[in-house]
Amino acid sequence: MLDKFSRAVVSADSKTACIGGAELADLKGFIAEGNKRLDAVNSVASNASCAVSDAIAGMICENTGLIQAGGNCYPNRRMAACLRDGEIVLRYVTYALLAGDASVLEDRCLNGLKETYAALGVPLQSTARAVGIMKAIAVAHINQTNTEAMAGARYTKNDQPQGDCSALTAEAASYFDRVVSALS
Ligand SMILES: CCC1=C(C)/C(=C/C2=NC(=C\c3[nH]c(/C=C4\NC(=O)[C@H](C)[C@H]4CC)c(C)c3CCC(=O)O)/C(CCC(=O)O)=C2C)NC1=O
Repeated sequence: MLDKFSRAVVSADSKTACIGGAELADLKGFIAEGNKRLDAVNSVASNASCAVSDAIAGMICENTGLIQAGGNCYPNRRMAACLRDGEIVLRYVTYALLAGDASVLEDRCLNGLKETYAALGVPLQSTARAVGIMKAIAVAHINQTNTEAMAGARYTKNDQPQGDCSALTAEAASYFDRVVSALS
């Protein structure tokens, strides 16, 4: 598992090079924006259970066959496994966002997941839909576009990241996209 710093070391070492000005400038930016990153991670992590339940519920609303006999969220044992998997994915996305590197997500969560799902008959498109909803929720929390109108009674105001969060939003979105591409 790598983070922004160990990634810079591994990449310099593979070229037998010293850490240079460009890498240091990049790491400087990472440090300077560090508090914003922590706020972003917190805004996603502290809304995780709401995001997961909303995403899985949305996925099922759009495809109620999932909870009927023969559907992969039926019976409750599978529903529970699906909710748990949603939580796992979101948890690893927050780790990646904290580290500034996708390797923890790739190595510990996505590696072999497509094969596991194929073996169990877990539908990949439905999973991608749930991940897409979690992405929309995470993005809204990071760039502060979550609204009471969208969240209803579950709306909470967090310590949200201040300032321009477009880079962090795009980075978080890219981790969700990695999940979807690993499953397609
Ligand atoms: C730490 C990394 C990690 C991951 C990622 C992980 C995933 C994972 N999900 C599983 C099952 C499962 N995953 C789902 C998920 C779903 N079914 C649907 O219809 C939806 C589309 C979707 C939820 C979004 C279901 C229903 C099962 C149980 C399938 C079965 O037993 O028939 C299994 C098989 C073993 C088990 O049931 O626990 C694994 C290994 N486990 C891990 O340790």
